[in-house]
Amino acid sequence: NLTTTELELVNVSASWDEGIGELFEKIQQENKSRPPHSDPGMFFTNLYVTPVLRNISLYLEKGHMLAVAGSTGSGKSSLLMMILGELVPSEGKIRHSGRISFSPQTSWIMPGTIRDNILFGLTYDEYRYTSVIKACQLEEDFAEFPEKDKTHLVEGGVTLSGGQRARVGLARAVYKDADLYLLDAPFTHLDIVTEKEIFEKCVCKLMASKTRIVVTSKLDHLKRADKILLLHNGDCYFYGTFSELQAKRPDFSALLLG
Ligand code: DTP
Repeated sequence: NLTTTELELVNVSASWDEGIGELFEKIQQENKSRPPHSDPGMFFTNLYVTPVLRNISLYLEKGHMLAVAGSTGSGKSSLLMMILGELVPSEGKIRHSGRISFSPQTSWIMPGTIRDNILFGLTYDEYRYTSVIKACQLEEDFAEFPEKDKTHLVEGGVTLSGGQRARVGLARAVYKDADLYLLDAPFTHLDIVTEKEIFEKCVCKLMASKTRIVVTSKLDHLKRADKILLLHNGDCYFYGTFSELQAKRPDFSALLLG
């Protein structure tokens, strides 16, 4: 049913081929350091033609959570980039209804107050803002800053820890109103207890009615997701529910450790 589906990928493949100018420059540089009769095509084949994602299909219903798991370099971030339109598929089709909020793996901070960094140009809505900072456990942090959430960051202001930065990035993405939320490894730099609480309070409760994609390989998170996509070297190793995962791929946890 198209009206209840928020995102659909049909047999999508993609490669990160660089701009053609950049490509020639690299081949030229590579050739300079090669013996004269070696095959310059090898470089091309090895580095540029291998797809980063192969034949991926999925659909996500409105209000559902998809967990994207897989070892490092399996293509999880690339999948989000493709949904964002940053990585153009070489084959297949992507359909979604428009407004996306994206939280990158490493969140960036702009000069301004902490509050500015969460609102990010949107208007301040006290209720919304308070629920978001509570769910992202930022209240305790604000209490320790000299001017609470009006404390300046970057130029002459306080420096956030890795975990604070991650939570500000998550809060920014959640504060924004969107049809689809893409959260790339939002718990990096968080301890296990904080991760668990933020997953519960923010990703599961506050975002309960939101269509979400969360990059995470934690077993507890996979159990709570409506759908799971397990990537391996750019291929779909598994797509379905947690109980289907246990039945079809009983060895799956080995893939999550890398
Ligand atoms: P990790 O868990 O380490 O973040 P991943 O998200 O599963 O890994 P990626 O999608 O980041 O995997 O990487 C898959 C491949 O794509 C890897 O060979 C690096 C490459 N890649 C990722 N992002 C880019 C980019 N922006 N430009 C060019 N290549 C990229």
